[in-house]
Amino acid sequence: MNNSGDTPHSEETPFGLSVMAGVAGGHDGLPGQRSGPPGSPVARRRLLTVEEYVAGVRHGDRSILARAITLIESNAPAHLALAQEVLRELLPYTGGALRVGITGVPGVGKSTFIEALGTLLCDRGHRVAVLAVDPSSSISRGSILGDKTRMEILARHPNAYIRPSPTGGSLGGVARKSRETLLVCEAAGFDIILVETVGVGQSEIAVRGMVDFFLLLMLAGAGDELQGIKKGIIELADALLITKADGENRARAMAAQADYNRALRYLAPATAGWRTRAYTCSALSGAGIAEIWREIERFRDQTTASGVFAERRRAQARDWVYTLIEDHLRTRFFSHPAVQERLPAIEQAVVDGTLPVTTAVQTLVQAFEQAIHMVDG
Ligand SMILES: Nc1nc2c(ncn2[C@@H]2O[C@H](COP(=O)(O)OP(=O)(O)OP(=O)(O)O)[C@@H](O)[C@H]2O)c(=O)[nH]1
Ligand SMILES: [Mg+2]
Repeated sequence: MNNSGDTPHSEETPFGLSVMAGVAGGHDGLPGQRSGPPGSPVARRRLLTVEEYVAGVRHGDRSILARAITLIESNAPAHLALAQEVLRELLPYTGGALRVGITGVPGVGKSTFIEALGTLLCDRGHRVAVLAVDPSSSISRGSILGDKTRMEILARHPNAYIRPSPTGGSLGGVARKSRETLLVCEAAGFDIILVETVGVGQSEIAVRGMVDFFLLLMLAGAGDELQGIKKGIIELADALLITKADGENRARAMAAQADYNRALRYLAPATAGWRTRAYTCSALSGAGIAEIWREIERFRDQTTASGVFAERRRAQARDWVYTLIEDHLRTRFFSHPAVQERLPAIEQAVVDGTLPVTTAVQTLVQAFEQAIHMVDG
């Protein structure tokens, strides 16, 4: 992970997202997805029309798919309307994939597992898209560097598409982009979407909200505290998968599996009618990989028959509306100059004990509302 800076990410800067900058390299710079030879000058590109994006995505054109996702990830206000039009046109073709979230602490083996599972699925004729939700990833660092080396085989597989996490911004912004990217991948014909997220808090909840099946990867014998795993995260999971069950670690993995299976009996399941269990696997030897996929398919069949699968999708869409509204209002409030000018002093007064919190909040909200009304007329 010491090659930071070798990957051009210029299109990720706010100004680089303009029409002039082009979108080659960066996110598209994974093996097999580069638009030109390494180091070649980035071609200037115009934006495509809605019809061109839609037709390209529907025909599975890799380069247009990448450009559509870049458009969705753009923070430039000018791109938003176009991106939304493209999404709207693609919406009838979405929803067909099995969406699987994969989480676990750094180093637990998420990327290695995805490489093994994804390759197996691609070899079986599936088309697999791998997305990442990592709010901590920035322009020069982030999972792309590790994943470039750890998903080498999968990245070159003709049936696979790997897209690193959108960079920068709040978790809300990253999650929205990933969710829309997921839809675009479905419209492009990918029938399995794997969403990797690093297991450090809120991002798991965001990913749980966009997938059908949620898989928690764990290490044997590391201790739950060490793994930063709270009971709440285990309760989100449809399966616990103990990784690296090979060599000397195999016996410990089996013991951990038995321990977790005992503990899981006392927890509420994440999905109605489905019993969350612990499994083991080794991404190195391949043991347990086909087995966990069989469980995920069994989950899909069972919850489809019971109606739980479709109901979760509907609930997720409904929740997403409220999440986006809240994100939007929060951003608008905190980025408004009327708020930014007053907030530090008001906050200080509350901390000093000279201003009641309710008064502080009222003052800020009133200042915000007045400022908006002045603009709106
Ligand atoms: N022995 C063994 N080692 C493994 C296995 N899977 C992964 N590893 C090793 O564990 C280390 C971390 O694996 P990654 O797949 O990068 O883990 P990750 O969870 O994606 O890590 P982050 O992306 O940093 O959060 C690497 O050195 C892998 O080679 C396995 O099944 N067996
Ligand atoms: Mg990883």
